[in-house]
Amino acid sequence: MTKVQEINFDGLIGPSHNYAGLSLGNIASSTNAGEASYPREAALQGIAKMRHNIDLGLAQGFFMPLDRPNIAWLDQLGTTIESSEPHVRAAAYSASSMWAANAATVSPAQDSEDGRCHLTVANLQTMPHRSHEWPGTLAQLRLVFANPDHFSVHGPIPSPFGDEGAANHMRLCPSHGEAGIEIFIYGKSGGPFPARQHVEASKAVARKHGLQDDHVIFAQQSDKAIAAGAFHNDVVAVANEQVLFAHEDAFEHRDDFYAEVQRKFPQAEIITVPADKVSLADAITSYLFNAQLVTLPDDGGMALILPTEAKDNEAVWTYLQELVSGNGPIRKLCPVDVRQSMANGGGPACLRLRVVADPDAVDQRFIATPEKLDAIAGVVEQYWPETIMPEQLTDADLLTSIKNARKALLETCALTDLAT
Ligand code: SUG
Repeated sequence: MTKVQEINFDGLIGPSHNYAGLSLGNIASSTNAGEASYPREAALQGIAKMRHNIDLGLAQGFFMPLDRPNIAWLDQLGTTIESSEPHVRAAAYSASSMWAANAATVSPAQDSEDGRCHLTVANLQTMPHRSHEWPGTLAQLRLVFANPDHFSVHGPIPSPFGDEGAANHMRLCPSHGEAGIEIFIYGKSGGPFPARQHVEASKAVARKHGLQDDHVIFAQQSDKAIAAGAFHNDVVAVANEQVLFAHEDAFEHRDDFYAEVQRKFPQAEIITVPADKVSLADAITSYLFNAQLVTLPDDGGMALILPTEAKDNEAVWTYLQELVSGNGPIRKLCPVDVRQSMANGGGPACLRLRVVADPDAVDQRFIATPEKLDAIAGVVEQYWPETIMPEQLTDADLLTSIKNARKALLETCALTDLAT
């Protein structure tokens, strides 16, 4: 019996979590710029989500936060924490690696020609604060997925082609352990906002992962969605096994795209949420599609692990209740509180990277258990700053406490190999 399953690796929310308004086109990031953040509460919310998913019977892993502020990056820019401009300093401090859906694009072994799971670290080059994540993320991926019989970890796609990882990638398959089709969503123009995923990068990732042409689709995200604040496809669409769940306005050439999906994967069940039931604006503020759409064990059907904001939005919640009361594949709604991450535009799905693999093939230090999460929560309680205002980022004591917090976490998780 195959032990291959979907493992969700969540990014642990780092001690420097703050609201600096760094992401143009991400409405929550802009709206909350300058507000006080609560790193301790943020990290505990993320841990509670992981516990919730373990309780559902799902396989769970985690990634360590990156070393922030990134002094080496400031040094490359010829500056320091004290002397840099506020937006550059904030970029060096950003805890943005928490959004693990942007860590890499992942193609399971079943889809690739060499029978290994391929991961390409995302270059995240469109946003300055995210563009310096990839070296730290790559070092971590090479540790987690070090087993060369099972995994192949690739460096970033070169500039100028923007790549934002799994947030713009979906997979349809009969079940996780079987071969499927992979869908790469790219942007062209988002009007006032940048299109962060470039088609050239998507095509390069598909080639490097050894995917067969007839199992791959490249489709354009609608300009309308990007202009409305869907800076990644996972803000307006999500897929799991045979189900594609998307907003009516998610894709630029929807009918052509759906026809290609049906041709390449005839079992596909596409659930389109009409704009007259849930407007694009409601979809984006509630993050209904930034849910983890998961398959529950023991034939439990599929569940949507949603942000509580989806429950708070009347139109969205009414639609969702109709959806689960029907005869469709999605049977359960699980709201989780990740408000601290949501205030920077990161919902439940942003916080995790899905990897279909045998959990035994992964470095076990990154696999979550309730006991490990207790130990991690203990470190967070003791070391994570309670609150940060963006103007505090010049404070030397804050810097020391953030560095010490990560050091304590790495020691607790026996991951001091990631210290630098
Ligand atoms: O890249 N927010 C992140 C949110 C990423 C969400 N990920 C997915 N959709 N998969 C971003 O825009 C805000 C940081 C700030 O403003 O301080 C930020 O980077």
